[in-house]
Amino acid sequence: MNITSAKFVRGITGSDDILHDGIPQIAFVGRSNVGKSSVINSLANVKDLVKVGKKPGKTTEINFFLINNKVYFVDLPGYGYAELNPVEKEKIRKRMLWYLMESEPKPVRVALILDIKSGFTEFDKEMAHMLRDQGHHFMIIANKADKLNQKEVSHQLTSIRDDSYGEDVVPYSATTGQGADAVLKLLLDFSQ
Ligand SMILES: Nc1nc2c(ncn2[C@@H]2O[C@H](COP(=O)(O)OP(=O)(O)OP(=O)(O)O)[C@@H](O)[C@H]2O)c(=O)[nH]1
Ligand SMILES: [Mg+2]
Repeated sequence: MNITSAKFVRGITGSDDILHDGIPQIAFVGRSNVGKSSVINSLANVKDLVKVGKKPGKTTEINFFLINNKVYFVDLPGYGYAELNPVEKEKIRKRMLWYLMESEPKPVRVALILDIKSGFTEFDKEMAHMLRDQGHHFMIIANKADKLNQKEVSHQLTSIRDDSYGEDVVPYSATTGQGADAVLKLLLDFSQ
């Protein structure tokens, strides 16, 4: 399915009517700076739909983007960046966990985004474990593939698959758009 329209609706920090408006939600999670916001921009093929950060910690709210008037892409704040102010970092982490663990209704799909070069860090392993525990239907986007050569990409994919609980892993580049078709197919082909 192609994306023909994409617009920012709003950012929330807790309970909000938008969660209950009946439009299915597809969430994007991952460590700070892995490129969650860039991946949404590239999937939607709109350059500045989502603000992208030079510094980690750019996304602090739970941002809702309406795609094809049909689903929300939900851009979550990142986790695991050690150098942010600890109070702010904890607040943002709790917000992200609240969305994934407590808010209802649950997203129909979750995309866990990794940096393909780093693979699964301890934080990412905890996240994958939690997603599985909570019964989320998730896939893994191995982003920034443009930074590696083909041999390195296949080596990294093998090691990422070892920790992925058998879920789909797609090599991706928000910079080149590589992998967009495969990701959209996996994320948007859900039945309600
Ligand atoms: N080379 C390359 N750089 C990328 C790619 N995706 C993102 N980046 C860069 O990585 C940095 C972080 O991107 P963001 O999209 O802001 O990352 P984020 O995960 O949303 O970060 P937070 O909102 O801070 O959690 C930016 O400088 C992007 O330009 C990619 O596929 N390839
Ligand atoms: Mg972001």
